[in-house]
Parts: sequence; structure tokens; C-alpha cells
Amino acid sequence: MTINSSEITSQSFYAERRQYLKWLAGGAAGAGLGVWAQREALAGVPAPALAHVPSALPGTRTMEKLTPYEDATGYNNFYEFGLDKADPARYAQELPIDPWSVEVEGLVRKPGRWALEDLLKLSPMEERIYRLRCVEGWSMVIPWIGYSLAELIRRVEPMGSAKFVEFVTVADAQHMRGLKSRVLQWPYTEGLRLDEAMHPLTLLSFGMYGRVLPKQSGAPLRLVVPWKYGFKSAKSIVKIRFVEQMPQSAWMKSAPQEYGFYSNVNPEVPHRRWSQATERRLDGGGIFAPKRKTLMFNGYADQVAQLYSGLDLQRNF
Ligand SMILES: Nc1nc2c(c(=O)[nH]1)N[C@H]1C(S)=C(S)[C@@H](COP(=O)(O)O)O[C@H]1N2
Ligand SMILES: [Mo]
Repeated sequence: MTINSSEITSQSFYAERRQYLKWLAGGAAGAGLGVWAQREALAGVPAPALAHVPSALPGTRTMEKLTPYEDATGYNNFYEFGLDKADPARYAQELPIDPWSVEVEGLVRKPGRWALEDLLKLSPMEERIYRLRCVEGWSMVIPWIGYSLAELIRRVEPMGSAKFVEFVTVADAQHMRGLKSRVLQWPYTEGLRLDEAMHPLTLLSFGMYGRVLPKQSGAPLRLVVPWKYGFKSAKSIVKIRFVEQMPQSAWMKSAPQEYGFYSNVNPEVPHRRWSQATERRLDGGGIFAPKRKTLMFNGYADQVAQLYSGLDLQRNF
């Protein structure tokens, strides 16, 4: 099945607040919903077998089989809701996400608070099919909806001294039972070098499979950084901070010998406790899916390798 991505962008995915709230409520066949939502996702039918979506951005076309919607939204890491892969789908629904805003602060000429409504209107949404690989060894292929984070970064005008971007996510102890765990320091934070954050592949995502992000997937907005291990793609972001020094991510604080700042997908650099050479794709084939070789930069080397020329990737893992 071929999806016309302009269908989503031209109809302005989230043009209206009212419609957005309707989607959040889970209802909603409104104008502007992608074909995914109308035919597949809302109907609970598995996503089409083949993804072939034209996109303006090199590297975001793929003929790989899409991860079924049920797997992409039923097998998640979102530690704020628990450590089991089924916990986020089970418990994230309790999280209030309206109203929502994102504070932009630090080394920018235009700091301030962005209401979700304004972020939704900031730039036309695109559908981009990205692979995302978890450091634990599984990977997915998902049709994300959003726009390049660079669109927002340009608007807030980083100063010359801004070298890194830190992302802070929501920590709502009342609605996130996982915060009782000491496995990470809350809030969950992540970071990118400014040039990584500005790279067109770095997506600020508001939706997937033609509908708004489900809460377990990081509603109302998250990052998707497809050439890095999944944990760099912070969910449910509330703050974006521009800084001079490399920020410590939540994972670096919890296990610095296992999780470095860069975390580029790299089959040649094992995690301290396991190899990263292969992965198991969640493609609807069940547990018998054969392992496949993990690709350098998760297959996005043509687009991003030059960001790291001269950097020792063994040391800067
Ligand atoms: N706030 C927050 N974001 C998070 C996580 C988390 O625990 N909390 N887990 C990360 C990890 S380990 C992965 S693999 C991806 C998983 O995204 P998915 O659930 O959409 O597959 O989200 C990342 N973003
Ligand atoms: Mo992960």
C-alpha cells in the first residue's frame, strides 16, 4: 500500500486544537487523519506489510516490513511506567498530557515556553519511516510523523557558545509509578551535540502510523534519533536546554561504563555486557524472526558518518 505523505502534510496533521483533543480522546475520524489511521490503526488491523513512502529526506524511504502497530505500541521501554516491556502500554494511559508545554532555556537568544499548540503549528509535518534500534537488541521500523528538530532550534536562535542540547522529560510522580524505582535518576534526561540535534534526520515527533503518539510511545512529543540507540530518543519532553558543556544523560549517571554520551549504533562496539553485532527485528514474524546484522549508524551512515570524522568511536561510544 502506498501512502501519500503529502496527504498528511497538506491537510496539516494537527491544524486544529479541537481536532487534536478529539484524537487524544481516542475517537476521531476527522479530516486530516492519515490513511493509516482510517484504515489500519484505528481499526486495530495490523499495519500493511510493505512500507514505501516517498519522503523528501534521503534515507527515509524503505522497503522494509513495518513493525505492526500492536508491537510498536505494546512492547516499549518507558521506565517511568515500569521496567517490564508491557508496563508502558498498561500504565501510561494515566498520564495527563493536556495542557502541555516545552520550556526552551539556556544559551539561546529567544528562550521561552512553547505551548504544544504552537509547536504543532511550527512546521508542516512529514511522515518518515525510520528504523529504531534498542540497545537491548531489538529493532523496529516505524512510520513517524513530525518535523526536523532543527526547525525549532532555528527559531530559538542558539548563541555561539551553545554546543550541546539537553532534553528533560516529564517526571510526574503521581501518574508515573516507575519513578519509585531507583534504576535511573528522574527526570529522564538525554542530550545531543548541537550539530546532531540540527541534523535533518533528528525528528521531533508528534505521531506515528498516521495518528497522534500513544502515551506509551512518548505523547505528546518525543525525539527520534534513528542512528543512535533507542534510549537517546527521549519521550514526553518538557524542557530543551542549550548548554556549553556536554550534559550527563540519565543513563550515563546510572551506568557510565555501559552508556556513553554518543551511543551511536555500532556493531563493532559491544555493550559492556553483550554484543551489538546483531538484532532481532519486530516485524510481525514472532520470536522466530532470524537475527540480522546490525548496521553501522543503524543504516544511516551515508547521512551521519561525517558528523564523527576524526572521533574515536571506540572511546566515544
Ligand atoms: N522518558 C523516557 N524516554 C525514553 C525511555 C524512557 O525510559 N523514558 N526509554 C528509551 C528507550 S531505552 C528506548 S529503546 C526508546 C523506546 O521507544 P519506543 O517505546 O517508542 O520503542 O525510548 C527511549 N525514550
Ligand atoms: Mo532502549
